[in-house]
Amino acid sequence: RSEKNWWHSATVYQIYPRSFFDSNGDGIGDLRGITLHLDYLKKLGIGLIWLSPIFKSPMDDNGYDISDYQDIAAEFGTLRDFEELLEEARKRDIGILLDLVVNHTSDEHPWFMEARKSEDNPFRNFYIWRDPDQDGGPPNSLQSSFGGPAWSYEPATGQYYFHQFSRRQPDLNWDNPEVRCEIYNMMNWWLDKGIAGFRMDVIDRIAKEVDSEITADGPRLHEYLQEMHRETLAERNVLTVGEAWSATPGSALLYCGEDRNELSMVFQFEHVTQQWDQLYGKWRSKPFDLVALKSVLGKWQHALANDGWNSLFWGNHDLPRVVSNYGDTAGYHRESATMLATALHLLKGTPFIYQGEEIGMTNAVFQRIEQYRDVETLNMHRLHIEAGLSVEEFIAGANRNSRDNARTPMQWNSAPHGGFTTGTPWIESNPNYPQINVNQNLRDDRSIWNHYRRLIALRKSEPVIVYGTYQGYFDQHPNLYVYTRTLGTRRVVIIANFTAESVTFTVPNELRGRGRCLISNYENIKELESGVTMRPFEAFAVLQQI
Ligand code: TEU
Ligand code: CA
Repeated sequence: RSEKNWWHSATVYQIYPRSFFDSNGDGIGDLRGITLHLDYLKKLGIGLIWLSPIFKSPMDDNGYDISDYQDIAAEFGTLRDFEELLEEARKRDIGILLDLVVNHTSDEHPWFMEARKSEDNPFRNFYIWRDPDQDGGPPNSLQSSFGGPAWSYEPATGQYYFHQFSRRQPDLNWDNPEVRCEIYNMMNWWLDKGIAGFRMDVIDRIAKEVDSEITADGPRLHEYLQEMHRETLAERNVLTVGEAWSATPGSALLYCGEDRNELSMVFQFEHVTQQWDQLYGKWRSKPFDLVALKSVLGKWQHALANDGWNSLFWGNHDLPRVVSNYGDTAGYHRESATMLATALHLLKGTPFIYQGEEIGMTNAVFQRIEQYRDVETLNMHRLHIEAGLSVEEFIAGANRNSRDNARTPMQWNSAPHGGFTTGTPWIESNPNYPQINVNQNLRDDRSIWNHYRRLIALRKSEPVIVYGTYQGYFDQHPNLYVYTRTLGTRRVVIIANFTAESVTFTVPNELRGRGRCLISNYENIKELESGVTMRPFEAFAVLQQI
């Protein structure tokens, strides 16, 4: 980690600790469960782990509601367990990114417990309070991301407090310099322990101006991020990735431009939201549209081609499983999962793998609302049913896009609950664990896991994959994603069939010729002739000298 942009050739693996591995049989994944599997991750080849929140929390939002930033949730372990994990990871050259959740705290954070007591409490101004409107209702119509008003009434003082997520996640007031100072001290405390950086939760939402109804991308956002950089990150060679649903190709460079001194990169979600309904969002998503997807991916490749840096991801703990969302889990599970990995990992940027993606885990198959655990899904269920949606319709939407799809336990082997726990898991395992699990993947050289391992290794051995210039072809083709990456005299041609149909196409003159196949999910191809037939979900990359 001594070189400046050491993370350019690394691949990050996201762990959702609650669902990764339970080491003590209480049904909840924990830190020791992660430490026990570091060799597994080392074999895969990843350079960094992003740990979803591990801090003390009442778990209203599975840890995205923190009640003590400098302690570990008891169900996950202790600070000692964390230090052991950090040390064991370091021995294997794996860095740890912590999840920095500082847009809000838990309502059980001591700051909020104080703040809610009285208007003159010293912590009052750590949060955002407003008087009711004339009718006693919320001060304005801002809505929470999890449904319902973004304001909750606090009877003790007769005011409302602001929360962009659940009512148990009050928003911090970043305009208060004391708040910022506390956060920077806390960040330095973790950085001094030797973590490799932070993933920053909803970082685009910290600088809100609630009276003007501005929540994302507020006017002081970049001032705060530059201050944060000065106070914590400068002089440390760490990686930071900010979650920014509002980021556009234009605004992204403000976060991650080389001379900005803010973040290394952002997660942007345009490829995710282009699939959602204008009105109902993800609860009613549109059919898959490859042309639209390619256009978004290409746009971002160009936008950050010469400055800034892209993050590359298909999924995370908030999104459906990639193979369920864009692939074919029935007939072409292995082919589509490996095709999707190929298409993403050979783009320019830093790839993020969400736990279980490397073995092709699929969406949950819940039939009843009682099987869901996610606060967002449960809130939305209540609101949509009140608004007249049928239970069947809601469950159909949730089956596609509920956040719980990605949160079922990691499938290690064919033992009960996929070997995740010897107890009862906090959320039901996907019943397909006898077929889809780590053991079965490790045994088979052609498995999804081995394909991911090869992609991760390629990024480390081929500079053209890290730095090559991107160019897309056949933008309007409804089945194929074709692009090249070029660096000096080396060019990689990537061709991926996103459909279950066989597709024959004419290779453009300039791309024809012999080469070395870097990776393929059928058999290796040595030459791009004038016509190429792509089988269902076939994908390969050919390295050519030009
Ligand atoms: O997510 C932010 C966020 O906007 C999503 O939860 C979004 O609302 C949802 O996926 C779209 O319907 C981050 C975390 O990743 C998420 O897990 C947390 O719940 C949220 O912030 C609050 O901390
Ligand atoms: Ca446990």
